[in-house]
Parts: sequence; structure tokens; C-alpha cells
Amino acid sequence: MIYENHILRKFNEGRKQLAVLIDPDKAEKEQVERLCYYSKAHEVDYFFVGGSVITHGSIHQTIQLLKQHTDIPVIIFPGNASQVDKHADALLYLSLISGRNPDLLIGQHIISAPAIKEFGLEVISTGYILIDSGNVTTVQYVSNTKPIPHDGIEIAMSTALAGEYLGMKLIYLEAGSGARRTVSEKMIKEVRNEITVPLIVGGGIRTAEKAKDIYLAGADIVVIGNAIETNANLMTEIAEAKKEINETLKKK
Ligand code: 1GP
Repeated sequence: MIYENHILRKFNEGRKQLAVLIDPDKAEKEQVERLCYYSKAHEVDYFFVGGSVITHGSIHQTIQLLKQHTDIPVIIFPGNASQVDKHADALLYLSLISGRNPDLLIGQHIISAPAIKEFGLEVISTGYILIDSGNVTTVQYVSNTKPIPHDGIEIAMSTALAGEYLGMKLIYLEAGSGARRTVSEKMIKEVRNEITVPLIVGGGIRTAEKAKDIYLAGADIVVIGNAIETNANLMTEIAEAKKEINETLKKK
């Protein structure tokens, strides 16, 4: 299956999608197994696996574990070239277009490209845009880039549009894992109106209400990571919110 087309098909049908982000450093076996069980029951669309830094976990083992317990697509969300793994279904080929760090704009891509080709791994070109969230997040620190200001709507719109014009298939508005503030609904709405490709939004989403607002503002894919580690019910609540929105949209 070509996952880019899969995402696009749902997007074209006006269906909202949900991705659950698994950090290999925190992926305990029992927790991942439980997550797989509930994800299947509640129509989670994708597992994203990866992170800005992986210290003691293994992306390979996390992907294997997910693959043992679910057939939900596993998509790598890489912090760098070392996180490419042949057992994933696809890889978000992230270029950090809000920043001016050449290593994350093109450098890591050059390092990883030969392995990606050898593995036959699907790449989904993604314009990754970091938005200021009120605290210095790990992605901001590790990437050594300045995020776009929280209220920098015009620059976020131009950046997203430039990403689309460069041929990127998805645009990701990222507040950073554990962000104090999510990307604002106003920014999501304006960026959504500016581009024609699917829009991913993540970082700091801690409640189903917030996820719902973010979907309604225009996010096509919501990513939830950190908060489900402390609130196991949250994933099912957000999945239900997504389902509800999709049912309402279908009736229109
Ligand atoms: C981070 O957007 C993702 O890259 C998810 O963020 O962990 O804060 O949900 P959280």
C-alpha cells in the first residue's frame, strides 16, 4: 500500500485522521500492547514512531513490537537519519522548513537516502514547521532552530505554502512534544486555507476538547503523544471525538 495515497484519499473524502506518537524511550512492552489493543478498537489511523533524541530505547524494537500486535500503519517520525528502519510502513521525510539549520533541511536526508532506497521504504515528503509554544521544547533545543512566533500567522502561512510549492506532500505544524501551548486555532485555520495538501498538527494536546477544537480549526491529522502516557483514556476519547466529527461531516 502507498500510505501517501491512503492519507490523501481520506483527506479528499473529508475524513479526519488520528496518529498516536510512540517515543521509543518510553515504549514499555505492556503499555504498547495495551495501546495497540485500544487503538484497533477505536480507529487510530497511524502510529508514528520516533523522536528528536532517543537515548536508551530502540526504534527497531518499538516498530517490531507494534507490528506484532497491530496492523495499524507504522510511520517513522524521525529525529535524524539513524531512525530509518526497514520494518516500518513509511517514513515522514521531514524537512524543518521553519528553521535555518541546513542539517535538518537537507543534511540528514542525504545521509539517510541510500538506506531508504535499499530498504524500499516509502517516503512521504513533509514540511515540518515548528511554532513557539511558550517553553523551549526538546525539538527546539535539539534542532538548534528558532520556532515561528506563536502569533506569527503570516510567516507560518508563507512557510507552509513554500513547502507545498517545493513539492512537500504534507505540512506539519508542531508546537513540540509536551508544549505548554498548542498551535493556535487561528493559525491552524489560516494555514489550512492557504495550502491544498493535508495538514498535521501536534504538540501539547492534553484533552479531547482541545483535539476537537484543533480538528475543527482545520487540522486533518492530529498527533497525540505525551499525554496518553499519563492518561490512558485520552486516546480513546480523542478517537471518539474524531469519529463524531467525521460522522457530522458525512451528514453534511
Ligand atoms: C510531538 O506533535 C507531537 O512531536 C506530539 O506532541 O507529545 O505533546 O502530544 P505531544
